Amino acid sequence: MGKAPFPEPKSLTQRPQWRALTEHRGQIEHRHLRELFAADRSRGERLVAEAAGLYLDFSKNRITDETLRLLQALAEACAIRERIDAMFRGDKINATEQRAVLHVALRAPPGERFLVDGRNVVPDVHAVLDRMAAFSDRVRGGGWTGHDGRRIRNVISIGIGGSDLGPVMAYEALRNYSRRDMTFRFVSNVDGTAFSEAVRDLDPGETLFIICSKTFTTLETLTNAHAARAWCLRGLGDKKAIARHFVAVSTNADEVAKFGIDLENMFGFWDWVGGRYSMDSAIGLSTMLAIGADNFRAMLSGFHAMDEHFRNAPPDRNLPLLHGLLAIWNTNFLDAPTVAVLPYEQYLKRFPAYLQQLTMESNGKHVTLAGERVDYQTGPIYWGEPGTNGQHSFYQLIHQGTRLIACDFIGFCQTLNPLGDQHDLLMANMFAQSEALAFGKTADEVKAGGTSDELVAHRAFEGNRPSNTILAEKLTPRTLGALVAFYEHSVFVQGAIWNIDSFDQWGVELGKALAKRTADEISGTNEPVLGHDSSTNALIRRYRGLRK
Ligand code: G6Q
Repeated sequence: MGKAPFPEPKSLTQRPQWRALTEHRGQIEHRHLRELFAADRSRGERLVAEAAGLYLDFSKNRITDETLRLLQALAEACAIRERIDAMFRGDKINATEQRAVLHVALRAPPGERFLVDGRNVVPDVHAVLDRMAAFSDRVRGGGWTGHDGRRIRNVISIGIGGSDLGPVMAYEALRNYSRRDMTFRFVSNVDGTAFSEAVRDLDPGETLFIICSKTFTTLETLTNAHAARAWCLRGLGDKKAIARHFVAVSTNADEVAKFGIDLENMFGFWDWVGGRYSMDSAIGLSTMLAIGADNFRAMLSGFHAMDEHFRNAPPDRNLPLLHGLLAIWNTNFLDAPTVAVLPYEQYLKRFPAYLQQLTMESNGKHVTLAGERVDYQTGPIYWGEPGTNGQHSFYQLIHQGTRLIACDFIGFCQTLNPLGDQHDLLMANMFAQSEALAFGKTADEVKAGGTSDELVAHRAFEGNRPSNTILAEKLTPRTLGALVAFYEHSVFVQGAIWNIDSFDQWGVELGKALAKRTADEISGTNEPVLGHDSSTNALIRRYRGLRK
């Protein structure tokens, strides 16, 4: 491994800027959002920022102007500007894998330049995009047919992790813009149920499989891809059918060819695109097939608008920078262990799951870039569900539990499905929830409502629960692009402050290696000699005994 790209102090927590924040926490800890809002009537209009169609209201965080100043000072001390420049310059900031991190190049307009080892990759990006568009136009227009000449009506994307969560999320998010006469499904789990249920009611003659795998060696994806090939051959009875019913998205042409997919039908990407940062690369081919090339490009323009904002906006107006710094504040200084992602938009139902990978795989790290154990918390736990459903389940704990949970509310001013006054009701709920979390309900207020004395404590809400609200006009491909890029860069900021490698995933690699060995032990005909711990050995033996 090369040396860490940035000099690091002994520890982040030894920095004067960190210490200043620790001291400052003492002043904030006992202040209530009620008081902060009362002291500044314009707080809700002042502590906001706007870019690329997103309006970020961060006024309901437990912060003052001084908190923001101190956080910005920390960012500066952690060389945030230099780190942003290093990413956009194509430096190998993924230090443990010695790779550039250039997902921003995936959405760069044709005239721009992004260099990887001295080569401008933007023309390569557009060459793939053009091939994807041509292919997608053919499939959508009926020019690309199945083996027996019938139109493709079903698209099944097979991939896992970064090669699945983005495409599923984007398909669900942009369903309103998708071809309603085509069926789109996603298979990720190696559990045979996933594949069997996905194809149960489909005709192989009308089905196209997109095998998405950066490495093209991932156990789950390859297993499902083989199942798909067998299903297709069973239905169509001719090996030549594979060429019409299978395309691949990968960086590994050799493995794609070995699987039997014609390289003509392969769409490439590059090692400088991390899996969880790849939904806007060819990994998004299913998205393009669903919404069309123009809408896909509109999505890229939203990503790009946020990239430009992140790169150029001043720190105090910079949405991802502010959001990332607030995450540091909530995680490290207010000790909030988790972030609830609460989209008030049914189409964003898979967004929390997508964000879970983006944030937790990126910043779930315990050593610095130089490999030293951190002495502070890193990535918080992300989770969530669309509003208003969550309100009837876990919001109870956010309102009245003993832990501090930071929340991100996401909503849109216009609905894509007007139905009476339902959108107003939805949004009223979102605004009411963030208000209640921030301001709570005092015992006096509860009493004033006529509650009997013994119930006052139960019905009082402390409030002072921090939240961000992200509000946009309407869920469009462009807005979705901006929203994803916003979170990508927020994650980057957090990783930069924590001085960790946000772009590797050794924990995932471990899982891949472990399962292989165990799979061999499980499937062998002879009783294997098991060298695991006594629990794992017993579980494997029991499973072998009972499987059929
Ligand atoms: C993402 C991770 C991981 C990866 C999957 C699939 O950043 O690296 O989730 O995307 O393990 O890997 P392949 O695309 O190589 O099949």
